[in-house]
Amino acid sequence: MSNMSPRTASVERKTSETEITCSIDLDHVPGVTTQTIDVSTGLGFLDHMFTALAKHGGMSLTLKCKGDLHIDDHHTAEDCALALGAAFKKALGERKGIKRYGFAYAPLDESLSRAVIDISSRPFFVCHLPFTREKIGDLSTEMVSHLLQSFAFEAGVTLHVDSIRGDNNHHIAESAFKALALAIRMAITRTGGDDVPSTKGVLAL
Ligand SMILES: [Mn+2]
Repeated sequence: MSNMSPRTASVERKTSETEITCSIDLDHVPGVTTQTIDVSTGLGFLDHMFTALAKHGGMSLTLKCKGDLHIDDHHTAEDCALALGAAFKKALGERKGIKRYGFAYAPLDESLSRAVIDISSRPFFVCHLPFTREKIGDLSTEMVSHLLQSFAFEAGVTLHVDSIRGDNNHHIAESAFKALALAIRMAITRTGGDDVPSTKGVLAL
């Protein structure tokens, strides 16, 4: 039955600015399947964030990017998020037989973040991530919200990500990605049925 079919996808994305391949498996089962996470974007901190997202989201993820880092980190961060969103959407397939809504909190020491997602096909993004530094490693802090928005719009989801508190900018970002991972995990959980979780009867884009 379709509601137990593998949820995997691969996408390629090539522009004059970036060249990306992304493969995703939404259903790593601990103790049953091997979780493979191999992220190499050229931006170490971005690799760290996407790795945390996959790890705590219970996904396997291979993401490779050759981007125009001689310009800056913008195109690479944005386009990797777009590729991830496209792969996520493709792997998810028909939006039925899933919980649809997901929410989670994740702490990292003094930082606490909350993510709330609706696999809605209503792309929307709101965030509150009050960074105080310009960069974390090689990633501009302004790109964190930009890439999360890019992911949300490409995936076709409503996403709210908020820092509840936090001082260390690395912690704020990482707790946000971990909260997102846990929220996604909840939202994509299969109900065991084949129902469309909407009173409209459809959640297609
Ligand atoms: Mn942009």
